[in-house]
Amino acid sequence: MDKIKIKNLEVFANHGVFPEETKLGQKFLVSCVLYLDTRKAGKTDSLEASVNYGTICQLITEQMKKNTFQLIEAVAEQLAEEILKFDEKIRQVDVEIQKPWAPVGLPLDTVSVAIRRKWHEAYIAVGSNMGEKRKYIETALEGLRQTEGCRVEKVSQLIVTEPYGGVEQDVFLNGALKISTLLTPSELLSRLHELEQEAGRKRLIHWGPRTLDLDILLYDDEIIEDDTLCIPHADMQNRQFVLAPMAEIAPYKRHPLYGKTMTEMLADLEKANTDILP
Ligand code: PH2
Ligand code: MG
Ligand code: MG
Repeated sequence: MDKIKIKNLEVFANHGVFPEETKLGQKFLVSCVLYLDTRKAGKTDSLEASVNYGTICQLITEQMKKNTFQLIEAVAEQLAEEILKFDEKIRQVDVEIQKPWAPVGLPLDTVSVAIRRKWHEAYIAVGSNMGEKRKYIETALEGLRQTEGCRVEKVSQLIVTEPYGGVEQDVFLNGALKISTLLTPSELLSRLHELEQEAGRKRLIHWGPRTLDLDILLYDDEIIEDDTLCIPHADMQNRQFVLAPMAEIAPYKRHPLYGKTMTEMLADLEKANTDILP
């Protein structure tokens, strides 16, 4: 991706752990790299096709003067988030904060933190088989849209599906979403759990009836397996109610482990299901 770089923007602000620092203030130097596609701006010579670096410098200055953080880590985190939210064209940003006058009582040139943050692409499965199923799902969608650092990019049709997994229960309404997010996988999972709670979800029977189920299917092309997270979703390859909505909104998206597109995985599953019919 192309880059726009800002080097050593000087901002006088009041961040620091010591009371003297927050009271007197000191000099900070901010550098950042914006990652975006500048091809169109390059060919059309038009500012609307790009991001005005002057405006970004203003945004940085305003944000740094408006807040007081203890840590330059927090300064960098907040700046990265504001820059990424400022314009959809910015897909990734590197932020470095230098604090050359850091009062450590020893001679040093400067101290700094540098971070990289980006918009991640995630796919989420939605399901409900209790009460006002469609309403639970629509409320969750609205909740995601209102979540800081989440953009809902695509929503599949909602389809009625037979319960899968052997528990006798009502039919489901299922679908899939594509979102852009600044949240990490575990932060996203926590947010999805909150939305399930807001829908009055009770975890009584494993794979049992639920007002709302929100599962992370894919997160970029990451492979994560720990006590709380399993990405890609461990059973998506066996679930028509996941693959059919995914084939609708992301037909060419490849599964990071199987290497097959959602369309291919759906076709494989349908073939396997017809093969076992008598
Ligand atoms: N979810 C389950 C278990 N079984 N069956 C259908 N049709 N749809 C679901 O969303 C579903 C299920 C556990 O998450
Ligand atoms: Mg589930
Ligand atoms: Mg779940």
